[in-house]
Amino acid sequence: MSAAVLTQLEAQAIELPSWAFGNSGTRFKVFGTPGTPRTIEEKISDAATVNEYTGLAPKVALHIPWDKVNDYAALRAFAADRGLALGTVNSNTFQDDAYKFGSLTHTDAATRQKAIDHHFECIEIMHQTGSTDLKIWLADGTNYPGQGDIRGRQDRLAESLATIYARLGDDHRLVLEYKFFEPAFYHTDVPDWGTSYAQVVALGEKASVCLDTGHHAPGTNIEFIVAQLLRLGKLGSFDFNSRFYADDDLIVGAADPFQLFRILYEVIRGGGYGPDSTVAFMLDQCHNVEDKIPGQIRSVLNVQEMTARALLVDRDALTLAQNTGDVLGANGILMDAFYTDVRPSLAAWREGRGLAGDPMAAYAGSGYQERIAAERVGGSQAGWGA
Ligand code: PSV
Ligand code: MN
Ligand code: MN
Repeated sequence: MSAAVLTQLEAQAIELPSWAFGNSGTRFKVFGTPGTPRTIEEKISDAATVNEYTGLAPKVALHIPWDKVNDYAALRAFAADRGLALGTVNSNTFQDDAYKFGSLTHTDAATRQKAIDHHFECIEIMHQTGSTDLKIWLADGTNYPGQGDIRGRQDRLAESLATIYARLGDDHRLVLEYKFFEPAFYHTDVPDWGTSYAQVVALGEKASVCLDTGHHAPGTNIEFIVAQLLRLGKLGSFDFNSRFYADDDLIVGAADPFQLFRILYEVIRGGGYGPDSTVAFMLDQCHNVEDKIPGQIRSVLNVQEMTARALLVDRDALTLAQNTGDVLGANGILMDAFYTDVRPSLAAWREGRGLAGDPMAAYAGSGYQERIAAERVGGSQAGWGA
């Protein structure tokens, strides 16, 4: 791998979701994992461990109220002591009885205000944590045709979002995540990138779209959406994960590494990667049956590996092939980069930075997993599994 590519890899910073370290599961069962954090501080310590072994994950995203504490400045200092910054603040309007029929879209003004107030609280927290991004994902939607006024809900959403947007600090951004279904099954109020885009454009400069790779119908060309949003200057952040069927939240790059490569190629092509990029690269995953820390280590390594392969694409040769109608030549150039095994070069890159060449093996041999399994008894931190 060329020195230029290795230098570009220095810019990679992946944000870990605090909830990936907590227990999670399906609607059938949440299995406990020995060593699961009991507090947000323990989640941060685990995230710091992922960063320690990979050098790729300097930020942790919070989910409110799952990660609620009394003193966010102290939490920020706790994270900083471990080499981490606190990242995106994720709001939560999907686990409260009040939101059965919607939150920011609800017909009842008092319920909408309750949801807006929750976002005001998140913004207040962001001032203390030093976070820049407020991420909004809504469970709002309906299950049956006629259940709700689709158009009216869209109008109320716009009004609620504008109220939240007006409260953002100067350095803050709002990212609006879309998801095509679940928990609502007939219609979802922010189902696709177009709806998210329409809503954030109406808000202004500080609002953009969050693209969760698991939130599309099977067969969707996600890299096309990436290219379009970057072209429009509205790709704010990623929630990376992988899926076989629906919103599986599995390890990114596990189900379809080629798709991850194609996405990252468009990110690089569109100027979304590098020191000047404002795109936040977050994971949004759950580790239901595997250990969580190695699950996160594997995830960030997968992102790095596909980034390296995407950086290897000979873009001049590709442009020439594209412009001269060389269909198979162009395809071959992309595939050559995809099929390049970058693992030995990345191991050497890590060793050059004082890290273990094989972070999975180094973590497994470190004794950390055994230690937390012995120490952390009797708790399950708030989150999906709570
Ligand atoms: C919803 O499926 C989602 O992907 C949103 O990003 C949430 O923030 C996340 O899950 C965890 O709640
Ligand atoms: Mn998500
Ligand atoms: Mn999701």
